[in-house]
Amino acid sequence: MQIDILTLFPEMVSGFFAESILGRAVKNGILDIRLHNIRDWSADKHKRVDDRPFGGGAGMLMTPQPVFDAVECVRGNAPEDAGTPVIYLCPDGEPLTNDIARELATEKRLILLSGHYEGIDQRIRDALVTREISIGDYVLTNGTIAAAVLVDCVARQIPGVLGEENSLTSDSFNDKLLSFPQFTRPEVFREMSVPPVLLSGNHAEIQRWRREQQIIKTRARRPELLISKENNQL
Ligand code: 4G0
Repeated sequence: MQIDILTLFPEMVSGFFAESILGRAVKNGILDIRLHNIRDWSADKHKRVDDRPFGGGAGMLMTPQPVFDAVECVRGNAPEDAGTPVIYLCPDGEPLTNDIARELATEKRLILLSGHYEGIDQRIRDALVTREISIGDYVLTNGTIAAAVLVDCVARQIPGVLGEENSLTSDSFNDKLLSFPQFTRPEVFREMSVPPVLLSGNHAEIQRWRREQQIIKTRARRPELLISKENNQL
């Protein structure tokens, strides 16, 4: 998958994409992540990319010209480029879930747009952006980290990105429940022991214990997940 990220701060995340599982996917060629600095497209003599909001108010808005030129240049003119999703990361977007990530993971290509300050001119959103996504109910100084979070979340849903050491099957949210507690060696560490059931070798009993732990934790931390349709009033 090719992912183009339009940002004012590409260096915030260039290292992130070179490390760990994402870095391996980039090296393998499964992922082709391209960082673009929106400022490179500013036609302003001082390379400005933002301006004050009409109607007054605090803060600055990203102005249309550099963003339109950047998106149009990066997207290209090939017929298949016309349908490429242009995703704007913003606090008022659709909340990101693993289901959305799985859907986006089927695309050949994504264009991610990161805003800063108080956001961007509405005409960019109306004419250029095809989907608005939020990574959670909090505000960041700019959307670049949010774009990196989205890339990470989408990438791990692409076949071949996760190796043997990680898997999609056991993570939280796959069955709409929080994850169960896990332990590795040693059996006793600083007088804290591993639950005996996990050492029993009884796989049916271990499965039952893990499920029970998931339900206990989900009820305590995220009770709304238990009454969702998917879990049928578990
Ligand atoms: C647009 C995304 C972008 C508007 C971006 C801020 C959080 C998220 C930005 C604003 C971001 C998220 C109105 C403050 C840049 N912060 N939750 N910051 N406003 O996905």
